[in-house]
Amino acid sequence: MPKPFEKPIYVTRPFLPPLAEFAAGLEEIWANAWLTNNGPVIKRYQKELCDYFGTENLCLFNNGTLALQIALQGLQLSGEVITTPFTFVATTHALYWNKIRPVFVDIEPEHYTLDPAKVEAAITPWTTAILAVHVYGYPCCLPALAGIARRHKLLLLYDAAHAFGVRVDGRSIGGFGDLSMFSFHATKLYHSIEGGMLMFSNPNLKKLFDYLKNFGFENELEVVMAGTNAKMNEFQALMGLQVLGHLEGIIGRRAKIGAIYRSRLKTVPGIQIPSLPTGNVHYNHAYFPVEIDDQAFGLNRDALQAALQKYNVFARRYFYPLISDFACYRSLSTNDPLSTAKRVAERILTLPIYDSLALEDVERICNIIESLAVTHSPQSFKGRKDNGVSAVTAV
Ligand code: T4K
Repeated sequence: MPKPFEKPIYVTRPFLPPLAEFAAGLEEIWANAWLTNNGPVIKRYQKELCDYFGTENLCLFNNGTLALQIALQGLQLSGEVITTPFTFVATTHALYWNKIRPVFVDIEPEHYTLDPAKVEAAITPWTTAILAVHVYGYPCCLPALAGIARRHKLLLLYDAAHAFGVRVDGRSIGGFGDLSMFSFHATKLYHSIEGGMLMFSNPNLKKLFDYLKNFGFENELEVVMAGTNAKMNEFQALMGLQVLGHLEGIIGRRAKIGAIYRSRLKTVPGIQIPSLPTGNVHYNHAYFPVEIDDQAFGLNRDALQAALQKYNVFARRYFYPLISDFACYRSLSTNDPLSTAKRVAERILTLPIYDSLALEDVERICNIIESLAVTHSPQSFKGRKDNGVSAVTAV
């Protein structure tokens, strides 16, 4: 049998720039004695992001959740917004905090994003927008959603929390729709410790979002609107700046990890791996989700997660339970049975993926999963000869 890891292997670990590099940046912050409120580091960071994305239409925040809340507030959305139940709960909370009714619509089975084929049936006279999620960094069905939004005169917003670095047809994923929110949380492949960003098509929104994140201050004597405090500080900006320089290396490393999982797990009975996005997509390998078919694998998703923990491997059930099953949202009625989302939420498991995960350790994780399949799967499966598993066919 494979041996357990000596140290825990988490679903993710943050990329950390070389300490000396960060320390040099800290010396600058010390010299400035300017820690927050639009200091020199965040100004530089904002400029670098504008260059990276090729647009001035972006705004930084202290986290992605507040960025999204402020976006909805600034756009003065109300009524109903069509969204996915298969996401992190912050997507829905941002609607709720703006007194908007979330209307859950099912996901498509290939990449788990909002299913355009089911969106139109959920549109009512109160619908004001669609809020779709590029879950795991997989691009939503962009042309189909854009068509629906245009036909019904709805705003099209994207929660792109997982999608930093994703490009479609050479354009950043943030350039699609009316507005996108990115999360720069430490658990993301690109991060600023905590942080968030809005990217939008209407240039007039920049000033509005700048007011809203800074108490509505025009100057010392004038407050022009009821804003809040959602500013990013200098330390976050420093981290964001430095991690940006390493982004493509981080994505490249994750691609290698994804390739190992793909080639090793594709033959394991009961493990279904979503296909990589097709077309001209530069994917960021933000997560590595797999679906577990309990009949074929011989263990259900929860049992596999628990078995992996015995080997010190902490895979996560992103995203289970479905948002529509949480106590605070259960009473929301929806005409959509959410059948794909329910099935996927029961079966999904996200495996460890991060740039500092050794490739040998990815192989070891695959060995463990294979050995569990050899032991439990009712299907004929021998695993690999070199995985420490006795090559006995399970029948
Ligand atoms: N929309 C979507 C679709 C999102 O996924 C998120 C956030 C948001 C909106 C909101 O954006 P933010 O307001 O967060 O910017 C994590 C993150 O806290 C959350 O940001 C993220 N999505 C969500 C998917 O995952 P948890 O509760 O699973 O994180 P936690 O603390 O269990 O961390 C996971 C693993 O990461 C740990 O087991 C170990 C490792 N880790 C974590 C941290 C924080 C580290 O190694 N070092 C660290 O510093 O929510």
